[in-house]
Amino acid sequence: MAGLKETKEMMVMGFALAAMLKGELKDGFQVADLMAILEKGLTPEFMAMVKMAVEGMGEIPAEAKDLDLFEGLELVKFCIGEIKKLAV
Ligand SMILES: [Ca+2]
Ligand SMILES: [Ca+2]
Repeated sequence: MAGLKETKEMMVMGFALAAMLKGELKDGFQVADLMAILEKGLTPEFMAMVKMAVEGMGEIPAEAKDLDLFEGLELVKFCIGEIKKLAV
């Protein structure tokens, strides 16, 4: 079983990025947003997350191919949770 680790790490990063963009762009785009996004993107926490997502990303197609029902449900649940957070 290939598992879900790499897929989930990539999704975690995707949602974090989306949350960051949403926070900066909800009042429209200003040049200052670019700086704020860069600043947040260059924090050790964010860089560590990016590193985790990128490492092993070659496994994602294998994980997707090997997805079983429970893993699929887990991913859906995870996405719903993240989208709810984004919608706040
Ligand atoms: Ca803005
Ligand atoms: Ca990874």
